[in-house]
Amino acid sequence: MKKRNLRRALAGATLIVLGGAMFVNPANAVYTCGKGQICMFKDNDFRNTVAVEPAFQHSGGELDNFGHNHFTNGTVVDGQVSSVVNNSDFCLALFDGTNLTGANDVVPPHTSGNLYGFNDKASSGVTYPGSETCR
Ligand SMILES: [Ca+2]
Repeated sequence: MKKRNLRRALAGATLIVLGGAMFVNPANAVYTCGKGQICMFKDNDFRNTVAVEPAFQHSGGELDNFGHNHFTNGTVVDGQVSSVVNNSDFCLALFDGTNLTGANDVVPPHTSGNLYGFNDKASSGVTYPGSETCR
């Protein structure tokens, strides 16, 4: 996506920062999310299977349709993400529609947790620069 579109998408979005609500001990994770990685898990508490999408390992990375992405066990990512580890320096915005449309939830850099209120909703996403407030 071009930068102009990204700005428009983010400007039109009501970003809900999960912040303090999302601290869950990742010790029981099925996959240890690496330094700088963004890891999306199919179940709460970093369980079941994981997707580490290359597009999300840098800022400005966009995935327009999680229907084209798969967890490591082959399951389609769309509508399945329940918890996220964001070890990157970037904000991750997840949208419940494709092409960064619809309601969204934001996972700030260096946070992790369950997507309370956004469980099994994410259909697209984008990374972008930001502090812990992701504004
Ligand atoms: Ca799930």
